[in-house]
Amino acid sequence: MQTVLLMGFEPFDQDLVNPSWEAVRQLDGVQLEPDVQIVARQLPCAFSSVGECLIGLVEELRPAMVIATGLGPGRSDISIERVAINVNDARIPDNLGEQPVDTAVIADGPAAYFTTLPIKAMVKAVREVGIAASVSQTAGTFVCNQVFYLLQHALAGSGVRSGFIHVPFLPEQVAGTQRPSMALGTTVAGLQVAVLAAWRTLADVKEAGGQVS
Ligand code: PCA
Repeated sequence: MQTVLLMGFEPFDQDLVNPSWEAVRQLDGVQLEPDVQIVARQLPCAFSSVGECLIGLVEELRPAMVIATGLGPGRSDISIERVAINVNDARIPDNLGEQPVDTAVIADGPAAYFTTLPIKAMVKAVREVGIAASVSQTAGTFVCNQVFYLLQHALAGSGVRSGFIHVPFLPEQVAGTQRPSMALGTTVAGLQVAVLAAWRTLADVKEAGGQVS
């Protein structure tokens, strides 16, 4: 049996739930293929402890593919991240009260790592089941970007493909505001399709979809 490690975050800021964890926990144990199983785990929203947790999970589970997910406040769709940058710049404190500003994730590390997931194929597959998805060109500069960078750094050259997906708020988190959201069932279905497409697609498809600015 091979393992796909799928991670979501604990709640942060003012929120009592994090849709990334609520969604991935529903996919724990799901059989992607006869010999491939999703294992879902939660990550702490803390700059100082999340890296150790991430590496611990990779060492314990020896996954064949790793995808981390997080809430992207303001995102309106399943956002497949292209690139992690070597910058921490927190607008708000994390769950341990830390707020790094303009520091490196890894001192002297490369400026950025690209995802090793087939992002265009994943977007295409999610859209094909009628769920909104797009490639995102930035995972921000908070804990999610840090985890994404550490993940790509840890697995660089290993042959284990990895990446990051941001998901929108749940409708109940933004009721009474104009902020976009996605129903939990839709997020779960979108993530499952994205993960399956990532598993099955070794060479990404070529499809226009970038941004002018
Ligand atoms: N989203 C935050 C951190 C945890 C989460 O779910 C982010 O985008 O950095």
